[in-house]
Order: sequence, then structure tokens, then C-alpha cells
Amino acid sequence: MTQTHRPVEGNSAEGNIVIAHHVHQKAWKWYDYFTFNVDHKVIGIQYLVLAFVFYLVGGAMAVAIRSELATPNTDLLDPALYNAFMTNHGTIMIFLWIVPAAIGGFGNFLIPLMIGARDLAFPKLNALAFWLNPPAGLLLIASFYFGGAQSGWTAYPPLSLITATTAQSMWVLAIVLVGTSSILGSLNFIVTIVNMRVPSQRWDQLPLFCWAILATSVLALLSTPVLAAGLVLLLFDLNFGTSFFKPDAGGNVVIYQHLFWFYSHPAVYLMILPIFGIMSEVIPVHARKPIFGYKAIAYSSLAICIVGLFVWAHHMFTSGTPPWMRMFFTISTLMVAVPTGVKIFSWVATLWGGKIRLTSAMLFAIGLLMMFVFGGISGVTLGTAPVDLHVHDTYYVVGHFHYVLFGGSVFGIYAGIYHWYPKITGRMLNEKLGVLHFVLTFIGTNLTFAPMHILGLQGMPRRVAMYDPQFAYLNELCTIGAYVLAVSVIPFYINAIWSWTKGKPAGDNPWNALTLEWTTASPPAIENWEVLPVVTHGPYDYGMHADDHAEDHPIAAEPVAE
Ligand code: HEM
Ligand SMILES: [Cu+2]
Repeated sequence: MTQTHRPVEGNSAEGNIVIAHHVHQKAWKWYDYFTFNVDHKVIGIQYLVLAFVFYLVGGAMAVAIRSELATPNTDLLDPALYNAFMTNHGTIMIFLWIVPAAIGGFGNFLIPLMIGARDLAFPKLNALAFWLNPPAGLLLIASFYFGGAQSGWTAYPPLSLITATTAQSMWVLAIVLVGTSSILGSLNFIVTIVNMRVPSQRWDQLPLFCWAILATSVLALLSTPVLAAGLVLLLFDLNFGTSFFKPDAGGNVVIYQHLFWFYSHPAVYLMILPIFGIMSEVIPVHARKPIFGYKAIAYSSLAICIVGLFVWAHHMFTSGTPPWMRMFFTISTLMVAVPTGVKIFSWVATLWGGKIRLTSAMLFAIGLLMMFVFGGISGVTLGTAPVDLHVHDTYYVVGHFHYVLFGGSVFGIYAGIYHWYPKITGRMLNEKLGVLHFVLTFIGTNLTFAPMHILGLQGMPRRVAMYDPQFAYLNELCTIGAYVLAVSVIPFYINAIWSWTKGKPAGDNPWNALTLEWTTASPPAIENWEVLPVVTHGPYDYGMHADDHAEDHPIAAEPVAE
């Protein structure tokens, strides 16, 4: 713990009020953000900013891919470059955008603030975990000099063993770096949440975002080493003449798929669980209502984490898996829908009868609900072996996972940014630009990814630069949607950069929220608190106490009319 070396004065009779003197410095300078800084808030911002930079890189690749696909012929990119863009687009969007933003960014910035701690348990380890990410990104970008990895973000052998060997090795090293980062970060989160809550915060007063990060971290710890093992074997096959995955030399390609998906299916929960955590914070605050089913939401995160470990082979229904396996993995996959449904219903129930403020944060949260339900349903169809056998590796899959990843993760990251930007910077974002951003994003996402389901059902294969002219019309729609999405980020980036210094000052608690992070200054001082907070009520007790902004939420104060 970092704070133990500081002179502290305790109200020891109570045991829960600790006053720290000599907090020397109030705030960091801009250049501190470019150094090996150990403050969790600096690290959180470093993760977020790096992620938003890579979002543009991955997004530019998406625009290139969609421009190529605007017509049936390959008139823009040569096929090898197309494959390299496609592979690195997926890799960057997952490993350098969603995961670092959702877990690294929000997790680091918020966890200590939400539990009344001054930092994470191991601040240096935390900084180290962050600094593994920039070199990973550089490796991916530099790999284009060697042709770029071309075998898709799954890097299935034997394809990955016979295309662009050097670039593929760089790709493997990049993923091992981000994987290591995620293992270190997860350890830190678990120890911090378990050990460093202020004594007055009971487990059932822990904000749901913290529960989500806890579940995410456990899952990352269990699954990431398996991916690392698979990738290191691949690296050996690529460079040192081994043949773990070379079929013609006695190797087995299906083993690679098991190792890969044992991590990469859970990886979708690594991306979505923190986002679910963000949803559980944003919705009650902007609906001015206690969250419905706190315990159900907390437990369902843990349930998703456990069941999520037993579903990986739904990606392998077409890899010669025996029927009993297809049956087992269909059933386990469908079971994940249950805890997920619990969450969705809890949020809808929270919205029900709430005094909803349609802030940009709330718009993105509601947009997420709509998109995610749609993506979840197409996921259920894919998880069912008989359906998947038909649409596997078609655009149906591409439509599905973009609904979940874009409609789920990206909308959630935006909801979180609009919600916590005032805490992070001390300034409000401009709401008009926020609404414009939301409208463009919502239209763009649906226009880009909805037609892909139809294309898939009609039989258009994925991962192709050239396609049958019968698919031209729907592809044009997708490409127009992609341009709308490209435009949609402009108001957001302008807003985020401009408001950082010029936005309306936010005050400490602009939304009148009840979680602990809103009890300290905006932006929080270097060690977060002058006086550690004392938890007197639950994080979502809107309208339940006379002193907590009753003017804002009259709902629960009066008995529900029935
Ligand atoms: C942050 C959001 C996004 C995420 C997480 C994401 C993720 C992915 C992933 C994992 C792949 C698979 C790559 C592979 O198979 O190796 C992929 C492919 C693709 N993405 Fe995205 N993507 C995102 C945004 C977008 C956007 C905005 C567009 C269009 C404007 C787009 C268009 C495509 C296309 C056309 C493919 C190729 C599909 C194929 O041929 O299989 N993606 N994306
Ligand atoms: Cu999966």
C-alpha cells in the first residue's frame, strides 16, 4: 500500500476516519502523463488516451476495408494488403482499443476512487502493465513493413505459418505483451478490491462496476496464460523449426484452436463485463432510481465468468468436433444467456418508472441495450450448432460480432466517457455535440452492420476482398454506414479535446451520484482524498435518505403507488 509511509492521524475510536497530512502536490503536470507515473488516475488516463488513439488507427483500417468492399472487385487494396488490414483492424480494435479502454482505463481510474483507497495495491506493477501496451501497438504497426500479419486475428495455423512469417511473429509478440499486461493488471485489481476497501464499505455496498472488474480479472487470470501457451508454441513453429501445429509434420491444428478459443471466447466477456459494470453505474444515476436487483447483477457477473469458461468450442463446430461436443457446447453457450438476461432485465427494470435524464451518457446506455439485445439474439442462433454449421465464416458472423462489440463495447465506453469525463477532467462535455455524436453513431452502426446479417444468410463469405456481384447492393449500404461512422467520431473528438480546458466547470458531483468517486474533488487530488470517506449508505440508494439530494429523485421517497 502506498499510503502507509505517510503520517496519518486516525480517529481510532471509530477506526474509519483517517486523515492524511502533507499531500504535497495537488495535481500532475501534462508531461507527467508521458512518464512512468504510478498514480492510478494517471495510468487510467494513459490507458484511455492510448486506446482512443488506436481507435482511430483501427477505424482508419476499417474505412479502408469497407472502401475496398464498396465494389465487388479488388480495385483499391491488393489482396495481401487487404488481409493485413483486416487482421490488424480486428487485433487493434480488440487488444488496443476495447480491452485497454474498458479495463485499463476505467478500471484504473475508478476502482480506488470507488472503494475509498488512495491507489491500487501495487502501483509500480500497474505502471509496468500499462507500458507494455505502447510497444505492442508499435509492433503491429511496424509489422506492415514486413507485409503485415495476414491470417486474421485468430492466426489459425497452417495459414499463419505460411504467410508473412516475420510480421506474424511480430503479431504474436504484440499479443503476448498485451496478455502479460492484462495478467499483471488483473492481479492488481483483485488484491485491491479484496484488501483495500475503506473499512466502512461492506461487500454489498461495493459498486457494481467493481464487482464487474473483479469477475473480469478472475477470468483474465484463468484464461490468458492458455492463449500465451498457444501463441508461444506458434512462435516456435514459425521460427525454430518445431511442428506443434504443422499437419504435414505430425502437428495438430485443432489443438491450436482449443488453446486460442479457451482464451478468446472468455475474451469477449473480458470486453463486455466491464462495460456491463459501466451500465450498472450510468443507468441508476441518470434514471434517479436505485438499481433493480443489485445482488442478481453482482452474482450474474460471477456466473458469466464461470460458465464463460466452458463454451469455447462453439467456435469449432465446423472443425470436425464430435457430436457430443457440439451438444455440450451448444448447451453451455445457451446457458450464458441466462445471467446476461438477468442483467438486461435488471437495467430495464431500473429504467422503468425512473426519472430519466436523456443525457449523452444515458443515450449511449439505452442505445447499448438495443444493440446488445439484437447482437445477443444473433449470438444465440450462432451458439446453436445446427445454425452455425450453415452460416459459419459468412458475413452473418461479422454482423453478429460487430453488433456485440460495437453496439455493446463501444457504446458502453462512450457512455462511460460522457458519465465520468467531469470527474476525470473537472469539466463537462458539450451535450449538443454529445447528442449529435450519438445519433450519427447509432445510425451508422445499424446501417453498417445490419445488412451484413442478410449478406451472410445469402452466403457471402467473410474475409474476402472480392465477392460475387449479387452482393453489391447491400455492401454499398454497409460502406455508406461505415462513412457515417467515420464522420460520427469527429464531434466526439472535438468535444473531448476542446472541453478538457474550455468546458463548463463540472463541480464535484454534477449528476448527484452516490458512489464514492463523486465525494472527492473533480479532478481528484493526487492521493484522492483529504479525508478517507465513510460509507453510510449503498451506492444506489436514490431517494432512500433525506440527505442525499432528495430534490433530484422524488421516486422512492414516497411509497410506490399500487
Ligand atoms: C471498435 C469496434 C470494432 C471492433 C471491436 C471490430 C472487430 C473486428 C474483428 C475482431 C474483426 C475480425 C478480423 C478477423 O477476422 O481477423 C473485424 C473485421 C471486420 N471489421 Fe471490424 N471491428 C470494429 C469496428 C468496425 C467498423 C467501424 C467497421 C466498418 C466501418 C468494421 C468493419 C469490419 C470489416 C468489414 C471486417 C472484415 C470482416 C471479414 O471479412 O471477416 N469494423 N472487426
Ligand atoms: Cu465464443
